[in-house]
Amino acid sequence: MLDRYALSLRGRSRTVGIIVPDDHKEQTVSDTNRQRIFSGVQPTGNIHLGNYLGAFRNWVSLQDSFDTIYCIVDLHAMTADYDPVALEKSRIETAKVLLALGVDPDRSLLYTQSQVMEHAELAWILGTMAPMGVLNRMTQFKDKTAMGVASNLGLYSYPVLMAADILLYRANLVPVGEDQRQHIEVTRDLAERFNNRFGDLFPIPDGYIPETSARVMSFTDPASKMSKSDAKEKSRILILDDQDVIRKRIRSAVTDSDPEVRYDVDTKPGIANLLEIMSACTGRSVDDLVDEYSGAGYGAFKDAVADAVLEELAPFKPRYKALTNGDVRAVLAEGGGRARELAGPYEAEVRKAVGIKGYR
Ligand code: AQP
Repeated sequence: MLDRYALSLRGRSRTVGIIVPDDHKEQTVSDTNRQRIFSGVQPTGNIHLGNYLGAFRNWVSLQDSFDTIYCIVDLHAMTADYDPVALEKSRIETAKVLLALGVDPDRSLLYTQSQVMEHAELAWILGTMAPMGVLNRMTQFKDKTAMGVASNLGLYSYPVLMAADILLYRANLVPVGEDQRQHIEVTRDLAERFNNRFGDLFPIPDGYIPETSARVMSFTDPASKMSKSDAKEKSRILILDDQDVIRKRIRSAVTDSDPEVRYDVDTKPGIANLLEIMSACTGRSVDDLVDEYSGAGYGAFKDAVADAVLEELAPFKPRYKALTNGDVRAVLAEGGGRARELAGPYEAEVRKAVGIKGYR
């Protein structure tokens, strides 16, 4: 079952329980048994173009067709050094940006992970069946510790808590960027281990990864992904950046000395990244863009990429400005309550299955 779906991405073929969005049959709102979507975001700073194109754009577009649950995963954010006051602010800020992007509390459940302690309980239970050999292979842990993030048990077991987030609500699909692929595999593995040992409680979830811009790369180092925690501000565009900043970032994006606009991830990673971004923002294929811009020169091409990004991001700032912190707190209070109502009975089934049902 693990290789039911194949996704060809950035020229490489991958095969791990991933649904190509176009292949997935959309369901109508009237379906009584709609599939459930769960995904999360760390409140670790400002949301960037990679987060948006890799994940949040799908979060918004899937709301009509699926039962959608979106979580600000503040327990995950505690795995790196953090300031408690800043974390509190960032939870609200992240929710505000998500609402501005179009996450709609009438159609989606939006809340923070720490509002529902069943996440942590299920993580403990799944942790008791997570082999060290599997966790030792996690590239995100290796990358983060190599970047200087202090290693701790929470960071090491991050994929187990992520599996708990997803399985707690019996989610079927998980819209994420490419960097989360390995964690989705762990989630599937833990669900199968649990089901084999205690009975079929969990659906085996699939990742839902966009075909274009699933891994938006840094503007200063096109070999690394765009990231909130990159010390270089020039490496990314934030969703709420001013127009002139966005133009400047794209104009100064690292490319190469050959002036031809061509898609080649290995020899022209900076241009390939810009082509994917433009393709994602315009809906045009990379081939079509190469046909138009191959001889245009990098300056003109970068201006066209900036125009496309600005057009895509234009609606968000006014919506963001119209939201108050009070509005956001109200959404999270309601979302947290609804999430607890859902999670409680689900977790009770888990407790019963594993033999700890009576102690509450
Ligand atoms: N560069 C990216 N391209 C495409 N998708 C991306 N995502 C992150 N970076 C890219 C997707 O965004 C969603 C939310 O990510 P997150 O905030 O929970 O954590 P992350 O993956 O660790 O993102 P960052 O920006 O790199 O944060 P830091 O620096 O704090 O670690 C996820 O679905 C992710 O796949």
